[in-house]
Amino acid sequence: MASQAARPGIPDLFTQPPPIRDPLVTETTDLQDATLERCLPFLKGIHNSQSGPFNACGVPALQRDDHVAFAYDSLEDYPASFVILDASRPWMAYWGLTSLFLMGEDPTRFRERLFNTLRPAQNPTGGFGGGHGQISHLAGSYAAVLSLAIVGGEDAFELIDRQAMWQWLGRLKQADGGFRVCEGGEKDVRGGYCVMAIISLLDLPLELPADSEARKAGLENLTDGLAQYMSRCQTYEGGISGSPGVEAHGAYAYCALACLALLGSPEEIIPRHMDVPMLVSWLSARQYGPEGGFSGRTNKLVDGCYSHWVGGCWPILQSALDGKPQSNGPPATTVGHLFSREGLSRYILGCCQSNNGGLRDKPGKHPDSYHTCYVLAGLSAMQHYHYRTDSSPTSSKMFSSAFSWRSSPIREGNVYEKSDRLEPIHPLFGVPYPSADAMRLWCEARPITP
Ligand code: FPP
Ligand code: K
Ligand code: ZN
Repeated sequence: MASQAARPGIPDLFTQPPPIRDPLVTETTDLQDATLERCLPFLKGIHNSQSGPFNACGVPALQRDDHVAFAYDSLEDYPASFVILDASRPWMAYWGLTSLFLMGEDPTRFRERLFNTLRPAQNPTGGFGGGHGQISHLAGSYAAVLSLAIVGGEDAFELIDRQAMWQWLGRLKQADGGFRVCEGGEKDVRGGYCVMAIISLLDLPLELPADSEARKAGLENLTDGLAQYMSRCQTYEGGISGSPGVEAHGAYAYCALACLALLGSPEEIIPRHMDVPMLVSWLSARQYGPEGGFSGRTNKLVDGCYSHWVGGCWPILQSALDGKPQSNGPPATTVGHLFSREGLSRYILGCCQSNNGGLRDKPGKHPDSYHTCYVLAGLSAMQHYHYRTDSSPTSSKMFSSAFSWRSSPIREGNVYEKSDRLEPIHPLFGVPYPSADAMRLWCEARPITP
Protein backbone atom coordinates (compact mmCIF):
# COMPACT_ATOMS: atom_id res chain seq x y z
CA MET A 1 0.00 0.00 0.00
CA ALA A 2 2.69 2.50 1.10
CA SER A 3 4.61 2.01 -2.14
CA GLN A 4 1.63 2.75 -4.41
CA ALA A 5 2.19 5.99 -6.34
CA ALA A 6 0.52 9.16 -5.19
CA ARG A 7 -1.42 11.54 -7.43
CA PRO A 8 0.74 14.26 -9.01
CA GLY A 9 1.17 17.53 -7.11
CA ILE A 10 1.78 16.04 -3.64
CA PRO A 11 5.19 16.70 -2.01
CA ASP A 12 7.00 13.65 -0.55
CA LEU A 13 6.64 15.22 2.89
CA PHE A 14 2.96 14.21 2.80
CA THR A 15 3.34 10.75 1.29
CA GLN A 16 6.42 9.26 3.02
CA PRO A 17 6.87 8.03 6.59
CA PRO A 18 9.10 10.32 8.70
CA PRO A 19 12.81 9.81 7.86
CA ILE A 20 13.92 9.77 11.51
CA ARG A 21 12.40 7.14 13.77
CA ASP A 22 12.73 6.27 17.43
CA PRO A 23 14.05 2.68 17.46
CA LEU A 24 12.04 1.79 20.56
CA VAL A 25 8.89 -0.14 19.57
CA THR A 26 5.91 0.13 21.90
CA GLU A 27 2.12 -0.18 21.73
CA THR A 28 2.12 3.56 21.11
CA THR A 29 4.53 3.44 18.15
CA ASP A 30 2.61 0.47 16.67
CA LEU A 31 -0.61 2.46 16.85
CA GLN A 32 1.08 5.48 15.31
CA ASP A 33 2.47 3.34 12.46
CA ALA A 34 -0.94 1.78 11.84
CA THR A 35 -2.59 5.20 11.79
CA LEU A 36 -0.02 6.53 9.36
CA GLU A 37 -0.51 3.54 7.03
CA ARG A 38 -4.26 4.08 7.19
CA CYS A 39 -3.91 7.78 6.32
CA LEU A 40 -1.39 7.35 3.48
CA PRO A 41 -3.80 6.30 0.69
CA PHE A 42 -6.04 9.24 1.64
CA LEU A 43 -3.10 11.66 1.64
CA LYS A 44 -1.98 10.27 -1.72
CA GLY A 45 -5.51 10.72 -3.03
CA ILE A 46 -5.80 7.09 -4.11
CA HIS A 47 -8.29 5.61 -1.64
CA ASN A 48 -11.31 4.17 -3.46
CA SER A 49 -13.77 5.95 -1.12
CA GLN A 50 -12.52 9.42 -2.10
CA SER A 51 -14.84 11.06 -4.59
CA GLY A 52 -12.77 14.05 -5.70
CA PRO A 53 -12.47 15.97 -7.97
CA PHE A 54 -8.77 16.41 -7.11
CA ASN A 55 -7.01 19.69 -7.85
CA ALA A 56 -3.51 20.25 -9.25
CA CYS A 57 -2.09 19.87 -5.72
CA GLY A 58 -3.66 16.41 -5.48
CA VAL A 59 -6.18 17.63 -2.86
CA PRO A 60 -9.82 16.48 -3.07
CA ALA A 61 -12.61 19.09 -3.13
CA LEU A 62 -14.74 19.77 -0.07
CA GLN A 63 -17.92 17.69 -0.47
CA ARG A 64 -19.91 20.69 0.64
CA ASP A 65 -23.40 19.50 -0.32
CA ASP A 66 -22.95 16.21 1.52
CA HIS A 67 -21.62 17.95 4.64
CA VAL A 68 -24.46 20.48 4.55
CA ALA A 69 -26.96 17.61 4.36
CA PHE A 70 -25.17 15.90 7.27
CA ALA A 71 -25.30 19.09 9.36
CA TYR A 72 -29.04 19.60 8.70
CA ASP A 73 -29.68 15.97 9.56
CA SER A 74 -27.67 16.35 12.80
CA LEU A 75 -30.34 18.76 14.01
CA GLU A 76 -33.16 16.25 13.48
CA ASP A 77 -34.28 13.19 15.46
CA TYR A 78 -31.95 10.50 16.78
CA PRO A 79 -32.61 6.79 17.39
CA ALA A 80 -33.00 5.60 21.00
CA SER A 81 -29.39 4.38 21.14
CA PHE A 82 -28.25 8.03 21.06
CA VAL A 83 -29.94 8.76 24.41
CA ILE A 84 -26.57 9.81 25.89
CA LEU A 85 -26.76 12.92 23.70
CA ASP A 86 -29.75 14.05 25.75
CA ALA A 87 -27.25 15.68 28.14
CA SER A 88 -25.70 17.64 25.25
CA ARG A 89 -28.66 19.35 23.60
CA PRO A 90 -27.08 22.84 23.63
CA TRP A 91 -23.90 21.36 22.15
CA MET A 92 -25.80 19.54 19.42
CA ALA A 93 -27.43 22.84 18.53
CA TYR A 94 -24.13 24.71 18.57
CA TRP A 95 -22.23 22.16 16.45
CA GLY A 96 -25.02 21.95 13.87
CA LEU A 97 -25.62 25.70 13.63
CA THR A 98 -21.91 26.50 13.47
CA SER A 99 -21.26 23.88 10.78
CA LEU A 100 -24.08 25.31 8.71
CA PHE A 101 -22.86 28.87 9.10
CA LEU A 102 -19.29 27.90 8.19
CA MET A 103 -20.55 26.30 4.97
CA GLY A 104 -22.56 29.37 3.98
CA GLU A 105 -26.03 28.19 5.10
CA ASP A 106 -28.38 30.39 7.11
CA PRO A 107 -28.61 29.07 10.69
CA THR A 108 -31.21 31.67 11.73
CA ARG A 109 -33.98 29.50 10.27
CA PHE A 110 -33.62 27.37 13.41
CA ARG A 111 -34.37 30.29 15.74
CA GLU A 112 -37.78 29.10 17.03
CA ARG A 113 -36.66 25.49 17.33
CA LEU A 114 -33.59 26.56 19.26
CA PHE A 115 -35.73 28.56 21.69
CA ASN A 116 -37.95 25.52 22.25
CA THR A 117 -34.89 23.39 22.99
CA LEU A 118 -33.12 25.87 25.26
CA ARG A 119 -36.01 27.36 27.26
CA PRO A 120 -36.65 24.14 29.22
CA ALA A 121 -32.89 23.61 29.68
CA GLN A 122 -32.46 26.94 31.52
CA ASN A 123 -32.66 26.75 35.30
CA PRO A 124 -34.28 29.57 37.35
CA THR A 125 -31.21 29.39 39.61
CA GLY A 126 -29.05 30.41 36.62
CA GLY A 127 -27.40 28.74 33.66
CA PHE A 128 -28.39 25.99 31.26
CA GLY A 129 -28.33 22.25 31.77
CA GLY A 130 -27.92 19.71 28.99
CA GLY A 131 -31.71 19.45 28.74
CA HIS A 132 -34.88 19.83 30.79
CA GLY A 133 -34.47 18.86 34.44
CA GLN A 134 -30.68 18.72 34.32
CA ILE A 135 -28.47 20.85 36.57
CA SER A 136 -26.72 23.82 34.99
CA HIS A 137 -23.28 23.22 33.55
CA LEU A 138 -20.77 25.72 32.17
CA ALA A 139 -20.20 23.74 28.99
CA GLY A 140 -23.92 23.57 28.23
CA SER A 141 -24.37 27.21 29.16
CA TYR A 142 -21.51 28.24 26.88
CA ALA A 143 -22.99 26.23 23.99
CA ALA A 144 -26.46 27.68 24.70
CA VAL A 145 -25.24 31.29 24.77
CA LEU A 146 -23.21 30.80 21.59
CA SER A 147 -26.14 29.17 19.81
CA LEU A 148 -28.40 32.05 20.80
CA ALA A 149 -25.78 34.49 19.53
CA ILE A 150 -25.70 32.65 16.20
CA VAL A 151 -29.46 32.80 15.60
CA GLY A 152 -29.44 36.30 17.09
CA GLY A 153 -32.23 38.82 17.59
CA GLU A 154 -33.99 40.30 20.60
CA ASP A 155 -35.97 37.11 21.39
CA ALA A 156 -32.76 35.11 21.54
CA PHE A 157 -30.99 37.55 23.84
CA GLU A 158 -34.07 38.02 26.05
CA LEU A 159 -34.35 34.29 26.58
CA ILE A 160 -31.27 34.34 28.82
CA ASP A 161 -31.81 35.17 32.49
CA ARG A 162 -28.60 37.17 32.79
CA GLN A 163 -29.14 38.15 36.43
CA ALA A 164 -29.54 34.50 37.47
CA MET A 165 -26.60 33.51 35.24
CA TRP A 166 -24.37 36.01 37.06
CA GLN A 167 -25.49 34.73 40.49
CA TRP A 168 -24.77 31.17 39.40
CA LEU A 169 -21.28 32.04 38.07
CA GLY A 170 -20.59 33.56 41.48
CA ARG A 171 -21.34 30.18 43.07
CA LEU A 172 -18.89 28.42 40.73
CA LYS A 173 -15.95 30.74 41.47
CA GLN A 174 -13.21 29.14 43.57
CA ALA A 175 -10.71 30.65 45.99
CA ASP A 176 -7.75 29.74 43.73
CA GLY A 177 -9.16 31.79 40.84
CA GLY A 178 -10.62 28.87 38.84
CA PHE A 179 -14.23 27.83 38.28
CA ARG A 180 -16.12 24.62 38.85
CA VAL A 181 -18.00 23.49 35.72
CA CYS A 182 -21.14 22.93 37.82
CA GLU A 183 -22.07 23.18 41.48
CA GLY A 184 -20.14 20.41 43.25
CA GLY A 185 -18.37 19.56 39.97
CA GLU A 186 -14.76 19.54 38.81
CA LYS A 187 -12.61 22.62 38.36
CA ASP A 188 -10.64 23.02 35.12
CA VAL A 189 -9.64 25.50 32.42
CA ARG A 190 -12.84 24.80 30.44
CA GLY A 191 -14.72 26.49 33.27
CA GLY A 192 -12.63 29.65 33.10
CA TYR A 193 -12.95 29.94 29.33
CA CYS A 194 -16.70 29.30 29.30
CA VAL A 195 -17.21 31.89 32.06
CA MET A 196 -15.18 34.54 30.24
CA ALA A 197 -17.03 33.89 26.97
CA ILE A 198 -20.38 34.16 28.80
CA ILE A 199 -19.44 37.29 30.79
CA SER A 200 -18.06 39.12 27.78
CA LEU A 201 -20.91 38.29 25.41
CA LEU A 202 -23.62 38.98 27.99
CA ASP A 203 -21.98 42.00 29.63
CA LEU A 204 -22.39 40.51 33.11
CA PRO A 205 -21.02 42.45 36.09
CA LEU A 206 -17.44 41.53 36.99
CA GLU A 207 -18.14 41.86 40.72
CA LEU A 208 -18.76 38.66 42.62
CA PRO A 209 -22.31 38.46 43.98
CA ALA A 210 -22.50 39.26 47.70
CA ASP A 211 -23.22 35.63 48.63
CA SER A 212 -20.30 34.16 46.64
CA GLU A 213 -18.17 31.78 48.72
CA ALA A 214 -15.06 33.09 46.93
CA ARG A 215 -15.59 36.46 48.68
CA LYS A 216 -14.69 34.75 51.96
CA ALA A 217 -11.26 34.01 50.45
CA GLY A 218 -10.80 37.71 49.73
CA LEU A 219 -11.76 37.71 46.04
CA GLU A 220 -13.91 40.56 44.72
CA ASN A 221 -14.29 39.88 41.01
CA LEU A 222 -15.17 36.89 38.87
CA THR A 223 -11.89 37.48 37.03
CA ASP A 224 -9.65 37.57 40.14
CA GLY A 225 -6.82 35.05 39.99
CA LEU A 226 -8.09 33.52 36.74
CA ALA A 227 -5.04 34.35 34.60
CA GLN A 228 -2.81 33.05 37.40
CA TYR A 229 -4.86 29.84 37.47
CA MET A 230 -4.27 29.42 33.70
CA SER A 231 -0.58 30.05 34.24
CA ARG A 232 -0.39 27.19 36.77
CA CYS A 233 -1.76 24.88 34.05
CA GLN A 234 1.28 25.29 31.77
CA THR A 235 3.29 22.07 32.14
CA TYR A 236 6.99 21.13 31.85
CA GLU A 237 6.32 20.27 28.20
CA GLY A 238 5.21 23.83 27.46
CA GLY A 239 1.61 22.84 26.75
CA ILE A 240 -1.43 23.56 28.90
CA SER A 241 -3.35 21.06 31.01
CA GLY A 242 -6.94 20.96 32.21
CA SER A 243 -5.90 21.71 35.79
CA PRO A 244 -2.57 22.23 37.53
CA GLY A 245 -0.31 19.17 37.64
CA VAL A 246 -1.82 17.00 34.90
CA GLU A 247 -0.98 16.29 31.24
CA ALA A 248 -0.96 19.08 28.65
CA HIS A 249 -3.71 18.76 26.04
CA GLY A 250 -4.61 20.81 22.96
CA ALA A 251 -8.27 21.27 23.85
CA TYR A 252 -7.30 22.79 27.19
CA ALA A 253 -4.59 24.88 25.57
CA TYR A 254 -7.26 26.53 23.43
CA CYS A 255 -9.49 27.14 26.47
CA ALA A 256 -6.63 28.71 28.42
CA LEU A 257 -5.38 30.92 25.58
CA ALA A 258 -8.85 32.06 24.53
CA CYS A 259 -9.63 32.78 28.19
CA LEU A 260 -6.48 34.91 28.52
CA ALA A 261 -7.27 36.72 25.26
CA LEU A 262 -10.73 37.54 26.66
CA LEU A 263 -9.22 38.82 29.91
CA GLY A 264 -6.77 41.21 28.25
CA SER A 265 -4.71 42.05 25.19
CA PRO A 266 -2.91 38.91 23.96
CA GLU A 267 0.47 40.65 23.55
CA GLU A 268 0.41 41.68 27.21
CA ILE A 269 -1.46 38.95 29.02
CA ILE A 270 -0.07 35.86 27.26
CA PRO A 271 3.67 36.51 27.78
CA ARG A 272 2.88 37.61 31.36
CA HIS A 273 1.27 34.25 32.22
CA MET A 274 2.82 31.77 29.79
CA ASP A 275 6.31 30.77 28.69
CA VAL A 276 5.68 31.58 25.01
CA PRO A 277 8.73 29.84 23.43
CA MET A 278 7.89 26.63 25.33
CA LEU A 279 4.25 26.91 24.30
CA VAL A 280 5.16 27.45 20.64
CA SER A 281 7.49 24.45 20.81
CA TRP A 282 4.80 22.15 22.26
CA LEU A 283 2.09 23.43 19.92
CA SER A 284 4.39 22.93 16.92
CA ALA A 285 4.95 19.34 18.00
CA ARG A 286 1.19 18.77 17.70
CA GLN A 287 1.41 18.79 13.90
CA TYR A 288 2.52 15.45 12.47
CA GLY A 289 4.11 14.45 9.17
CA PRO A 290 3.18 12.98 6.81
CA GLU A 291 -0.40 13.19 8.18
CA GLY A 292 -0.40 16.99 8.40
CA GLY A 293 -3.12 16.98 11.08
CA PHE A 294 -2.78 17.82 14.77
CA SER A 295 -2.66 15.54 17.79
CA GLY A 296 -4.03 16.58 21.17
CA ARG A 297 -1.02 15.49 23.21
CA THR A 298 2.46 13.97 23.08
CA ASN A 299 2.63 10.44 21.65
CA LYS A 300 -1.05 10.38 20.71
CA LEU A 301 -2.68 10.31 17.29
CA VAL A 302 -3.83 12.98 14.87
CA ASP A 303 -7.52 13.80 15.13
CA GLY A 304 -9.54 16.21 12.96
CA CYS A 305 -11.15 17.99 15.92
CA TYR A 306 -7.75 19.34 16.97
CA SER A 307 -7.80 21.34 13.75
CA HIS A 308 -9.90 23.68 15.87
CA TRP A 309 -8.56 23.16 19.41
CA VAL A 310 -4.88 23.30 18.38
CA GLY A 311 -5.47 25.20 15.13
CA GLY A 312 -7.41 27.80 17.11
CA CYS A 313 -4.42 28.46 19.38
CA TRP A 314 -2.32 29.72 16.49
CA PRO A 315 -4.21 32.92 15.58
CA ILE A 316 -4.23 33.89 19.27
CA LEU A 317 -0.48 33.31 19.61
CA GLN A 318 0.20 35.00 16.28
CA SER A 319 -1.71 38.03 17.50
CA ALA A 320 0.23 38.00 20.81
CA LEU A 321 3.53 37.89 18.91
CA ASP A 322 2.45 40.60 16.45
CA GLY A 323 2.11 43.01 19.38
CA LYS A 324 -0.07 46.03 19.99
CA PRO A 325 -2.45 46.72 17.10
CA GLN A 326 -1.76 50.05 15.41
CA SER A 327 -4.71 50.61 13.14
CA ASN A 328 -8.13 49.55 11.99
CA GLY A 329 -6.53 47.17 9.48
CA PRO A 330 -4.07 44.28 9.63
CA PRO A 331 -0.70 44.93 11.30
CA ALA A 332 2.05 46.23 9.00
CA THR A 333 4.23 43.25 9.86
CA THR A 334 3.32 39.87 11.26
CA VAL A 335 5.20 36.79 12.44
CA GLY A 336 3.07 34.97 9.89
CA HIS A 337 1.63 31.48 10.14
CA LEU A 338 3.29 29.32 12.74
CA PHE A 339 2.18 25.95 11.39
CA SER A 340 1.87 24.22 8.01
CA ARG A 341 -1.40 25.34 6.47
CA GLU A 342 -0.70 23.01 3.59
CA GLY A 343 -0.36 20.00 5.90
CA LEU A 344 -3.58 20.78 7.75
CA SER A 345 -5.48 21.36 4.48
CA ARG A 346 -4.29 18.02 3.17
CA TYR A 347 -5.26 16.20 6.36
CA ILE A 348 -8.71 17.79 6.55
CA LEU A 349 -9.68 17.47 2.90
CA GLY A 350 -7.89 14.17 2.33
CA CYS A 351 -8.47 12.24 5.56
CA CYS A 352 -11.42 13.81 7.42
CA GLN A 353 -14.18 13.78 4.80
CA SER A 354 -16.55 10.87 5.16
CA ASN A 355 -17.78 9.77 1.75
CA ASN A 356 -21.45 10.05 2.74
CA GLY A 357 -21.12 13.49 4.28
CA GLY A 358 -19.92 14.70 7.65
CA LEU A 359 -16.36 15.08 8.89
CA ARG A 360 -14.41 12.75 11.14
CA ASP A 361 -11.51 12.26 13.50
CA LYS A 362 -9.51 10.15 11.02
CA PRO A 363 -10.00 7.49 8.33
CA GLY A 364 -11.85 4.50 9.78
CA LYS A 365 -13.88 6.64 12.21
CA HIS A 366 -17.52 7.61 11.73
CA PRO A 367 -18.38 11.26 11.22
CA ASP A 368 -20.32 13.05 13.95
CA SER A 369 -21.68 16.46 14.65
CA TYR A 370 -18.80 17.45 16.99
CA HIS A 371 -16.07 16.54 14.48
CA THR A 372 -18.00 18.08 11.60
CA CYS A 373 -18.13 21.40 13.47
CA TYR A 374 -14.54 21.48 14.66
CA VAL A 375 -12.92 20.10 11.52
CA LEU A 376 -14.75 22.77 9.52
CA ALA A 377 -13.83 25.40 12.11
CA GLY A 378 -10.18 24.39 11.71
CA LEU A 379 -10.40 24.58 7.93
CA SER A 380 -11.98 28.01 8.21
CA ALA A 381 -9.36 29.24 10.72
CA MET A 382 -6.52 28.51 8.35
CA GLN A 383 -8.30 30.04 5.35
CA HIS A 384 -8.61 33.41 7.09
CA TYR A 385 -6.13 35.73 8.67
CA HIS A 386 -7.48 36.81 12.07
CA TYR A 387 -5.91 39.91 13.60
CA ARG A 388 -6.75 42.60 16.13
CA THR A 389 -7.26 46.29 15.45
CA ASP A 390 -7.25 49.37 17.67
CA SER A 391 -11.02 49.82 17.38
CA SER A 392 -13.82 47.96 19.07
CA PRO A 393 -17.61 48.40 19.11
CA THR A 394 -17.83 47.87 22.88
CA SER A 395 -17.68 50.73 25.37
CA SER A 396 -16.03 48.37 27.86
CA LYS A 397 -12.30 48.94 28.33
CA MET A 398 -11.92 45.46 29.78
CA PHE A 399 -13.26 43.76 26.64
CA SER A 400 -12.04 46.18 23.98
CA SER A 401 -9.37 43.74 22.82
CA ALA A 402 -11.79 40.77 22.66
CA PHE A 403 -14.10 42.69 20.32
CA SER A 404 -11.37 44.27 18.20
CA TRP A 405 -10.64 41.19 16.04
CA ARG A 406 -11.19 41.25 12.27
CA SER A 407 -10.46 38.78 9.51
CA SER A 408 -9.52 38.69 5.86
CA PRO A 409 -9.32 35.70 3.51
CA ILE A 410 -5.84 34.32 2.79
CA ARG A 411 -5.26 34.23 -0.95
CA GLU A 412 -1.66 32.98 -1.27
CA GLY A 413 -0.20 29.53 -0.77
CA ASN A 414 -3.50 27.66 -0.67
CA VAL A 415 -3.70 24.02 -1.76
CA TYR A 416 -7.53 24.07 -1.84
CA GLU A 417 -9.90 25.64 -4.34
CA LYS A 418 -11.90 28.85 -4.03
CA SER A 419 -15.07 26.74 -3.90
CA ASP A 420 -13.72 25.05 -0.73
CA ARG A 421 -13.63 28.34 1.15
CA LEU A 422 -15.61 28.60 4.40
CA GLU A 423 -16.95 31.57 6.34
CA PRO A 424 -14.80 33.02 9.16
CA ILE A 425 -15.78 32.73 12.82
CA HIS A 426 -14.51 34.78 15.76
CA PRO A 427 -11.27 33.19 17.09
CA LEU A 428 -12.28 33.58 20.74
CA PHE A 429 -16.04 33.03 20.67
CA GLY A 430 -16.52 30.53 17.83
CA VAL A 431 -19.51 32.42 16.43
CA PRO A 432 -19.84 34.73 13.41
CA TYR A 433 -18.12 38.06 14.08
CA PRO A 434 -21.33 40.12 13.75
CA SER A 435 -23.16 37.72 16.11
CA ALA A 436 -20.68 38.35 18.92
CA ASP A 437 -20.90 42.12 18.46
CA ALA A 438 -24.71 42.13 18.27
CA MET A 439 -25.15 40.11 21.47
CA ARG A 440 -22.62 42.22 23.36
CA LEU A 441 -24.12 45.54 22.23
CA TRP A 442 -27.70 44.49 23.00
CA CYS A 443 -26.64 43.45 26.51
CA GLU A 444 -24.53 46.57 27.04
CA ALA A 445 -27.65 48.66 26.42
CA ARG A 446 -29.44 46.73 29.20
CA PRO A 447 -26.95 46.57 32.09
CA ILE A 448 -27.48 44.18 34.98
CA THR A 449 -27.16 45.82 38.38
CA PRO A 450 -25.09 43.79 40.83
C1 FPP B 1 -8.84 13.42 25.52
O1 FPP B 1 -9.58 12.53 24.82
C2 FPP B 1 -9.54 14.73 25.54
C3 FPP B 1 -9.49 15.58 26.54
C4 FPP B 1 -8.71 15.24 27.76
C5 FPP B 1 -10.10 16.95 26.49
C6 FPP B 1 -11.43 17.11 25.82
C7 FPP B 1 -11.84 18.53 25.92
C8 FPP B 1 -12.41 19.21 24.92
C9 FPP B 1 -12.71 18.56 23.61
C10 FPP B 1 -12.65 20.69 25.02
C11 FPP B 1 -13.75 21.13 25.87
C12 FPP B 1 -13.93 22.57 25.70
C13 FPP B 1 -14.96 23.31 26.15
C14 FPP B 1 -15.06 24.70 25.76
C15 FPP B 1 -16.00 22.74 27.05
P1 FPP B 1 -8.93 11.23 24.17
O2 FPP B 1 -8.00 10.59 25.13
O3 FPP B 1 -10.06 10.42 23.65
O4 FPP B 1 -8.16 11.84 22.93
P2 FPP B 1 -6.60 12.01 22.62
O5 FPP B 1 -6.03 10.64 22.47
O6 FPP B 1 -6.59 12.74 21.31
O7 FPP B 1 -5.97 12.80 23.72
K1 K C 1 -9.00 11.89 20.20
ZN1 ZN D 1 -11.65 14.22 17.97
